[in-house]
Amino acid sequence: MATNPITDEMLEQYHRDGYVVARRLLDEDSLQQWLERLQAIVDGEVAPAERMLVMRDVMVVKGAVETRSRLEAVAKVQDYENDPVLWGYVNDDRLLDCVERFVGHDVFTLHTMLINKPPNVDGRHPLHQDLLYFPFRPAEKMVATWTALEPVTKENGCLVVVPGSHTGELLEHENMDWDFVNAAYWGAKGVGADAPRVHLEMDPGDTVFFHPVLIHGSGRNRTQGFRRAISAHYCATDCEWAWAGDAVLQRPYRVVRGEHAGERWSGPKRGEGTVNPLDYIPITAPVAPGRSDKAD
Ligand SMILES: O=C(O)CCC(=O)C(=O)O
Repeated sequence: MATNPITDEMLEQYHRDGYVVARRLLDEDSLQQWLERLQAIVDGEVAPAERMLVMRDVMVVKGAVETRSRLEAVAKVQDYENDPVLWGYVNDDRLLDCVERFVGHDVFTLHTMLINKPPNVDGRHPLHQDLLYFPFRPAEKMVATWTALEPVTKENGCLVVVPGSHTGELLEHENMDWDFVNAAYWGAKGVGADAPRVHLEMDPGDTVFFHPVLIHGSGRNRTQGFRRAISAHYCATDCEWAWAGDAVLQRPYRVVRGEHAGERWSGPKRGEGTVNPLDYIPITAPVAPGRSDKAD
């Protein structure tokens, strides 16, 4: 039997620091395929798959920067589970074998993204915790994967993590007072400039696995090239929907391993409403159907 790329030492590091990097996990041909697909979607050669969102950078939307190509305008492509080529990433056995080490065998996709950081836009992602966006619990049953599609450096805006921060609470987040911040890029309150950060410089194919409570973000791209990455979040199928309201069908939530592989996750339980997202998301509008700010 092949040995799992996530060794016991790496698992220990994940539990201690909240993240671990598997070097050269995925090969260049696979990366190239996903890069070409991104280009084809952005160029309009391929129609975006059902439920897929192609998001432009805020500076482009506001006319604060001129772009030389369609790719320079795009900040990310989200929810790509229904794209047959990009699906190859989330369903890649090399990745899933690793994911199993963190959250077990039976998993579904919680969130999927291709993140593009073009030259000339701000593009920073403030320090935050991903659990903020996820209606499932417990946090220990979720893991993020983030794979460099090209060299990722401090200069072009690599990921920045605060080691050990995954053992803390989910913090309240706030809107940043920067001139340009992409939609829903909120920052964790009270995380100062003195937080001990580690910059994750990565080569193509390197993959970081991280905990949903880990404080992380990314810097500005100060180069004239792109900084592209492909990412997914996975969740164990026995997780519970914890937000108020039954918005289970919001995202594709595709089961990738286990008895129900290929199906849409429908969950063992839903709508208990033990977690109120308005406690930590800085918006006033209801975020889940059926939720109201005022108690009747
Ligand atoms: O890729 C990036 O620049 C940041 C990604 C990130 O932090 C996230 O999507 O949660």
